Amino acid sequence: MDPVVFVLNGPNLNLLGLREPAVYGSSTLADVEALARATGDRLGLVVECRQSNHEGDLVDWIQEARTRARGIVLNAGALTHTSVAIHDAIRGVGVPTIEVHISNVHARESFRHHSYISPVAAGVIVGLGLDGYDLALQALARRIKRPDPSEPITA
Ligand code: CA2
Repeated sequence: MDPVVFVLNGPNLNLLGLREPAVYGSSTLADVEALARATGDRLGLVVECRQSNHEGDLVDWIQEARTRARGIVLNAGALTHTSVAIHDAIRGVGVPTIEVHISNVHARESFRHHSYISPVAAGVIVGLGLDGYDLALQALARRIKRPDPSEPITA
């Protein structure tokens, strides 16, 4: 059985493609999830995608990952900038988590510059649009096969 990776999207990401295409592009959440599953197939990962507008759902899913997943790709949306609960959940489960943002949060309002997730993330990808999800899955696949990232890449 291939390793399971969760792709979790937070508040308002269900609106992708429906509004603000200048910031977030024109692809829908369904497109993002289909791409992530296709990337997972290519990399030998089973990708499980979920989205919620509720902080507690994300905390529950991060906790679920402790026993079910080898990695998490997380776009926590605006909760990135507010949620100590998500910070604590990531820290508590110890499952490698890659933080993804579609937009370049550092080129936007100052309230988007701080992330509670970055200090407990295995890596952060911002501003690369939907490619960020793909790149995060690639990073997790490598990490699962080569758990110490300081080791040289051999393949
Ligand atoms: O750039 C990202 O991926 C964000 O995580 C998106 C969040 C935002 O609060 C973060 O600062 C950066 C917002 C997602 C809202 O998505 C929408 C999509 C279409 C229309 C309205 C909102």
